[in-house]
Amino acid sequence: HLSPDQLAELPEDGVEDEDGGEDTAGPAPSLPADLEHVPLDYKRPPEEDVARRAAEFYRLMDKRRTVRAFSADPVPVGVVEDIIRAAGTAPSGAHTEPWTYVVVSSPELKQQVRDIVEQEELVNYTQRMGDQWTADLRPLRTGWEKPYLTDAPHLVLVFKQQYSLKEDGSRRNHYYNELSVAIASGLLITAIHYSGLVTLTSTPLNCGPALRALLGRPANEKLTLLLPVGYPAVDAEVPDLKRKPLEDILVRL
Ligand code: IYR
Repeated sequence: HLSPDQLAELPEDGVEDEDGGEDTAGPAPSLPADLEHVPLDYKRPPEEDVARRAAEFYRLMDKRRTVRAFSADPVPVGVVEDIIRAAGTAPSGAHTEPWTYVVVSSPELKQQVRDIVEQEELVNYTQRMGDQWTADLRPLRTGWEKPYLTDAPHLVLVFKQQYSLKEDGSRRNHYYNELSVAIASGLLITAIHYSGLVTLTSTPLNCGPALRALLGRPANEKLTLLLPVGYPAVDAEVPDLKRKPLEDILVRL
């Protein structure tokens, strides 16, 4: 069996767009060589505010949980748009902003996404992942069935753009696109949580090409994450996980 990282990095070419998606995302103009620099828009808060806000923010974030049981209650799409605006404030390599967010809200398309994911996840859980991986997941009670993909009012599919095309047709390098999209995904999850909604960082193994084709995304984009967004089911349960204490994650030198 391949390791999770090896599986995630398998090349996904050889799958054609069914509906003639564009060849690349873009256009993404390069930064001008004479880009102006302006004063930072920043107001320094009093020191006691800094300490209070840091402690408050930790308490808020410590309440975040990955949720797998969603309510079908609607969420205005404008809320998701603001959440994606927040994700789009992330830093990125050479300010290339190498992300595309596809929001799927129609019941028909959500069902098509679910069908693709469940078909692959059945093979993942029974064949690709192997005994150790499935044993490691058993305490979390995950499985190949994904009702949240049709229950949640919105699905956000996060694509990383590995490059873009310049006006002259040459490729623009998207430096650190993997890391940039990972950072932006952290902001996305934080924005969802801050808004009072819940999500699940699902990683649909081997579904990239089929979902890219379904959604008409171009060849320079690769699916990295699929996040259902909504309210939790009223009877939602989560595993009773504990987080590492500070002393186990911090080294003071
Ligand atoms: N992508 C699968 C399996 C899965 C893998 C890990 I590592 C998890 O932390 C949770 C699930 C799924 O979504 O079920």
